[in-house]
Amino acid sequence: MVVGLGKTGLALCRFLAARGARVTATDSSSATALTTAQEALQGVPITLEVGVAVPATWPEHDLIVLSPGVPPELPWLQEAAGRGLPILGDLEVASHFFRLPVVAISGTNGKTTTTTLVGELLRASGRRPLVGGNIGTPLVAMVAAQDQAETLVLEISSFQLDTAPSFHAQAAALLNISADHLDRYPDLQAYVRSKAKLFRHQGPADVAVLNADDPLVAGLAAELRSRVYFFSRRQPQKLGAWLAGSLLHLRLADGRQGTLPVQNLKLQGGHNLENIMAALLLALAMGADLEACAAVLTRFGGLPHRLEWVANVGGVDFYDDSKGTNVGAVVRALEHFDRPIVLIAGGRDKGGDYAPLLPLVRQKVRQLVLLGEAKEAIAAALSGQVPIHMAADMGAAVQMAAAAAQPGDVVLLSPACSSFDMFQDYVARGRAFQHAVKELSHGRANRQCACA
Ligand code: UMA
Repeated sequence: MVVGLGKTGLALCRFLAARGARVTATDSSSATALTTAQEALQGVPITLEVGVAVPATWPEHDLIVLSPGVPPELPWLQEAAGRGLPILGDLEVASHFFRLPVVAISGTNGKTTTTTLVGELLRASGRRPLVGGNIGTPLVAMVAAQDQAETLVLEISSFQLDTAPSFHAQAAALLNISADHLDRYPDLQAYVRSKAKLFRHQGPADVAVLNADDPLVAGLAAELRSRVYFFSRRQPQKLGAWLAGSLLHLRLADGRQGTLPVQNLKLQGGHNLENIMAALLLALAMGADLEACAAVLTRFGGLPHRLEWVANVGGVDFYDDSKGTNVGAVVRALEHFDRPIVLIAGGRDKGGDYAPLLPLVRQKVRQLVLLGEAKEAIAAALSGQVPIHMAADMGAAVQMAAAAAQPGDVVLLSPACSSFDMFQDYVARGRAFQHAVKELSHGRANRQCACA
């Protein structure tokens, strides 16, 4: 039984049916909401049981495979587990079919940038990487493509780790941990334990890359059996990567070492220095060439919807950080700028606490524009600091932010929330923001024309 008919569920249905499994796919959404999924499954020999919170036929199955967005804590899944039914995730299923060395990247923020960068560094070094996972390619969909590759580079979420008891990565990095997904985990400690599963089956021949500046991550080192490389923006390390002045230093256990001038790195921002150090350590551990890596870093400028510069309208720079779906990501985004910021935030609340934003809001934010389901909760947590505006949609939010900004300011979309209350995903939200900024810029150009 495949639970969830999003990207992962669709790939699981195809994968399992092609291997002779008799598959039932279930999803709590209605048949109407799942029209596209059902169309995509035409010709795939499966049975559907959709629009139900608890699928009646579950006791008839030998194995339940969950999509990452489905919590294993649901009562019917608990009951199934209690009766001895294996409940696994896509990562576990795929892992049984993976034959290549695995590089895995997890962390609350920076996963996608780091995963993409590891792929680029390995590719430039002539090592054929296959990149996927939480980044957007379901893990089982990678199995067929591995014949053309040499290394699997996987972005892995805590949800995937929770249902993958035998997952093993030859090299794995944990970038950082801050409060996120507290709608799924009882507390931060439970979330940390989930992330720690990244290293569960590593041994002395494997590599663990840890953020020395993040106590929740660094604290895990003592329990690891793998070789640990630390990275730090603050302190030199015996082995690993660190920043000293304007130089990034690297030292590996096999004696390889080197330095890279920070000014040669295209990817900007302190948090990105961490992503770069982690990516370099992983890639070098998998045999990448330092010179080839250095060349990649002079041209790799980052990914869409992650602190992406959109336009300058009337002297104001607009940045799209739609991927900033938790408070930690917004902290990083705010830290990035040394100019006044008009912040657009809000969306679907994930059970986190917005109070950690207070010091930076006080210090850097000129005005706040809030939207989505969480707007009242954010306003309550940040009230009394700066003027707050409530927007009905993204178009209105951009208009309000533009009106509040002064030349030289930044307007930043960094929501601290997921997008699912108003958009299909963070990409759609980022596109809506960019579209609204373009409209603003056209409107301004037209007005100037009319005046002229
Ligand atoms: N559903 C149920 N019952 C439930 C919950 C959900 O039936 O109790 C159904 C929904 O109605 C929906 C389907 O499950 O039809 C959605 O499944 P999903 O949420 O697992 O979504 P996928 O499309 O399969 O996407 C998943 C990841 N989503 C999540 O982890 C929430 C994607 O990560 C990932 O890119 C994709 O697999 C491919 O691997 C997204 C994400 O937000 C980007 N990840 C989180 C993050 O990065 O913080 C972890």
